[in-house]
Amino acid sequence: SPMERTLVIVKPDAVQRGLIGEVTSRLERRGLKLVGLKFMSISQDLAHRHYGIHEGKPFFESLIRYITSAPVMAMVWEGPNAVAAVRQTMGATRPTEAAPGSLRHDFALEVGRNLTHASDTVENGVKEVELWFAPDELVSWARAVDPWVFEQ
Ligand code: DAT
Ligand code: MG
Repeated sequence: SPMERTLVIVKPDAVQRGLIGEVTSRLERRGLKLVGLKFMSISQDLAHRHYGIHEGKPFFESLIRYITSAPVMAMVWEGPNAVAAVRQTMGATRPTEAAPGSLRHDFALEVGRNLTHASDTVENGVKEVELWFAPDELVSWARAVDPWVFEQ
């Protein structure tokens, strides 16, 4: 399967609730490889660029307020089909529609407090990683267990 990279944001509610470890742990144990990580407060500018696609929608202003309300943990994860795998681990956007066992099912109730962001397509993964991380903030590394998790 094709190697992909995806941007994951542990949103302010997940940071406040002490769920950074829970999110990271689920992605690690799935077999995905961490290639970038930073804890940060995000600017209005970055928030608007990241969620530009939702500009004009009724929830846009509250979404910007939410994502800028406290620090976030931004991460880049790599693996075969990483985009779909991570979306599946997070669960559907609305926590009440998220599959049992997914993060949003297990820890959330409301769409406006749904804990994480994950890129929704391979193309957006590339764009979002570029938006959030400088090239020298990403680490390409050979993980000892890679051949036992990745077929190729
Ligand atoms: P996702 O975060 O699953 O990719 P999205 O890209 O459609 O979902 O929307 C981005 C965020 O905006 C989502 O995580 C929560 C918020 N949001 C989406 N739809 C919403 C709605 N109908 N009402 C309130 N907030 C919404
Ligand atoms: Mg989205």
